[in-house]
Amino acid sequence: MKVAHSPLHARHDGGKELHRGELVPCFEMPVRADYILKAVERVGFEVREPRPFPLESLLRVHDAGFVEFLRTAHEQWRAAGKEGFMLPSGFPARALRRDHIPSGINGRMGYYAFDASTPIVEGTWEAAFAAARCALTAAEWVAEGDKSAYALCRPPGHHAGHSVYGGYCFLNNAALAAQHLRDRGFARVAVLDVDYHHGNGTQDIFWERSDVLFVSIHGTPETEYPYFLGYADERGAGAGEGYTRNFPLPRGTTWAEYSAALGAAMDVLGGFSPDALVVSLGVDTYEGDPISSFKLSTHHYPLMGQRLAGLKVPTVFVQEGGYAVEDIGTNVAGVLEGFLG
Ligand code: SP5
Ligand code: ZN
Repeated sequence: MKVAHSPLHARHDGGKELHRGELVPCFEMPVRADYILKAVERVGFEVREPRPFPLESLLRVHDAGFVEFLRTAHEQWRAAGKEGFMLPSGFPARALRRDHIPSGINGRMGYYAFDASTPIVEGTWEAAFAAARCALTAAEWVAEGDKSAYALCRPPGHHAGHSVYGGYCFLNNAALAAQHLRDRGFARVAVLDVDYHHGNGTQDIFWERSDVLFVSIHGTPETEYPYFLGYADERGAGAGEGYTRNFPLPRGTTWAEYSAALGAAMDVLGGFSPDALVVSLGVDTYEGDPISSFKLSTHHYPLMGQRLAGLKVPTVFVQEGGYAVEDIGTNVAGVLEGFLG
C-alpha cells in the first residue's frame, strides 16, 4: 500500500488548547505522525510526497471565504500586532447568529471556528494544505488503479465542515478524498468514520447528497465531543435523506459492542453498493487514549481492517485522531495490515 505523507505537517506545532478551563499543549501533536510514519515503514509500505494539487481543489468541498480565512488568518493576526497561537473567544452561538463576517481578526476567527481547542499557528495553513494534498493524492492513486492507499494526514480533518473548523481540524481531508473519487468517475462513494469522535464536518459537507454515503461510529455526543451532532436520528436531508447514518455508543464501549456496531455499519455500507470507500481512520477508540473512553486493544485493529476489506471496493484510508502517541503507529498499521490480509 502506498502512503502519502508530507513533512510539512510539523509546521502545525506550538499551539495550546482550552481543556477543562486551562490552556494546555495540544493533544494533537507532531510526534503522532512520526510514530505512524515509523510503523508504516516498518511493515514495508512505500511513503511518497503528495502531488501539488492547486488551492482550487479545496473549493470542491469548502467555502472560498473560509479557505481564504485559513490561508491568511495568522498573517492578519500578526498584522494586528499579535504573536503566537490564535484561539477564538467568542462565537456566533444561537442568539447571536446573523451570518455577518466581522472584519477584525478575533470576530472573524470566532465566526469560522466552533471551539477553543483548535489553535492556528504560523505554519498551520501550510500543514493543513499539505494534509489535504495527501488525501487527494491517495484518492488519485486509487483512481489510477491501486486497490487501496493511505493518507497520513496531520492535522486531521473530519470535524472541518464546508465553512467551519474545530476539533483539531481545518480542511476536511476525507471529504476531499471522497469528492475527488466522485470527480474521477466513481459514481457512488461511501465514507466510514471510525474515529472516536463524530465526523460532524464530513456529515455537514455531504448532508444533502445521495451520491456520497456518510456512516459514523463514535462516542455518544450526549457526553463526548463534539456534543451537538452525531445522534442516531441525524440521517441527512433533501436528496441526502437516508444517506447519513450515525452509530453513537456509550463511554466504556468494548470490542464486543463495537464489533456489533461495525457489523450494522457494514450492512448499511453494503446496501449502498459503493464503487469506492473512504475510511476516516481515527484510532482514539484505543483503551490507552488520553481523551477518549472506548476499550479497544491493539489486537482489535487488524480485525477492524479485515472487516473493512469485506466490502471489496477500492479504499482510501485517511488519518484522523488518536492521541496515545506511543501506540498510535502500531494501531494504524494494524488496521492497514488487517485490511491487506
Ligand atoms: C480529530 C479528533 O480526534 N478530534 C478530537 C477533538 C477533541 N477535542 C476536545 C476533546 C474534549 C475531551 N474531553 C476530555 C475528557 C478527558 N477525560
Ligand atoms: Zn477523534
